[in-house]
Amino acid sequence: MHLRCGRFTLSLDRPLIMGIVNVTPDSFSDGGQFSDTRRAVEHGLQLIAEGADILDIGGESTRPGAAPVPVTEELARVIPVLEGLASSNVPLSIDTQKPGVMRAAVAAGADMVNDVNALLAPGAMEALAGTQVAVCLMHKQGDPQSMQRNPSYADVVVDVRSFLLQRIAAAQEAGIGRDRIVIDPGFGFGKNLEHNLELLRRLQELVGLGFPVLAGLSRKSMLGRITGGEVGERLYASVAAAVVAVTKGARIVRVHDVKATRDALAVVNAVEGWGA
Ligand code: HH2
Repeated sequence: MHLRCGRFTLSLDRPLIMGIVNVTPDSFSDGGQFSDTRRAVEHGLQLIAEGADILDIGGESTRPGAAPVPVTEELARVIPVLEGLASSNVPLSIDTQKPGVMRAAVAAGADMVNDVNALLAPGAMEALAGTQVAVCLMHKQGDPQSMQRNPSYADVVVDVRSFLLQRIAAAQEAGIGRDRIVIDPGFGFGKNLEHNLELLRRLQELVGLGFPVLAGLSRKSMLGRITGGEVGERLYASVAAAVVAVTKGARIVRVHDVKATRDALAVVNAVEGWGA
């Protein structure tokens, strides 16, 4: 299986590691935008050195309770980081829900658009239709302010699957070829622990749709619910979750801790004969 991804065609014969580069300001830093940019670029280069196959650059947190960021602010955060990493020869993904940011990011060299809103914002599909970038369509229920209040589903896997099928159809209708589409169940986005576990347990039902599945489990609160660990104490749980995800057929894992994930997946790859 291959994924067309901007300047690249990625082989998915072995699972790929997407390293997370957050460009959200540190209120304790006095360096402002420039030092945030420099720090994010350095972090991205570090993740590449550790073995990231893709970098996912995001300027707006989607954590439960997070406030939206204005488009101009998001652009000021992510575009300089994209430009700073453009010569790194690793595919760059932009994590955004805003068509304006998508357009500017593609112009600045992004190879993939990772949208937790599955290109539902007006103009999002159109912004990407005529490009070569890959798109990640993610399921969520509700928005960050409200999504963890009382998520409910008839059957979470069936519901997520049918939503993703609709978004795949809409993307293809807009002219986004099937070799550019990635799907994601959206762990933690309007799901309680049992919903998340059910999605992971039955991930094959999504894999069976025939599109690469991306799993984002790294440091998520569901892992804290299982182990009791705070966000900074979820490394081992995150690595275990990545191993489970790829064993169930996920082809991209979105992670903070690239080196640890890389070593763990090297073991899976060796066992499964998926190559280095
Ligand atoms: N999770 C987060 C952000 N983007 N994109 C995809 N495709 N799948 C995910 O599961 C996913 C995502 C979580 O974001 P946030 O809580 O802002 O933190 P971080 O970016 O550090 O993971």
